Amino acid sequence: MLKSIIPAIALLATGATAASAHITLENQQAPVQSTYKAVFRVGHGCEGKPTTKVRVRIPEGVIAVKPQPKAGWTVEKVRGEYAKTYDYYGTPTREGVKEIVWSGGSLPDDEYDEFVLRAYLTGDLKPDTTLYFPVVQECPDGAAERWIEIPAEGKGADDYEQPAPGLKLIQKK
Ligand SMILES: [Cu+2]
Repeated sequence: MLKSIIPAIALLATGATAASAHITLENQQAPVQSTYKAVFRVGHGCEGKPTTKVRVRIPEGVIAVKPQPKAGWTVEKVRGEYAKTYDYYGTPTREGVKEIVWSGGSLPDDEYDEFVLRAYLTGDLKPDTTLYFPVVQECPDGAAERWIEIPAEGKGADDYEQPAPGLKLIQKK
């Protein structure tokens, strides 16, 4: 994502790869205590190679995760225990999907696609913070792009070469 407002100096500091399209979320803001549709946008492969697997890690506090089936791809839901029990519309929820893996397809480097899931953003998440979904993009011959860098306090995605897709949390309306 090349933003015109980024000063040239910042581009120099972060390197040329930061200016190319990363894996990002289509909608980058959502209220807590609501259902969120996460659309992960994949703009390129691994340095020319096609994308054959997309792994999304679900951050703590995000529950009731359901991936959208995708033609030509197999979807795997890796379940596990949460760090605590969350309230899901009155139902105590202790475990669920913690990772989603799309595989079996092949997205050429010069084509674009989207991978979608729906989830509930619990009231335990804090408004005015950014929630990150680490994503690993795999390609043939062991090639991979790891979008797993979590920006430190006071920094943003533009400060990193491979930032995890971020979602700004806001107060429930
Ligand atoms: Cu990129």
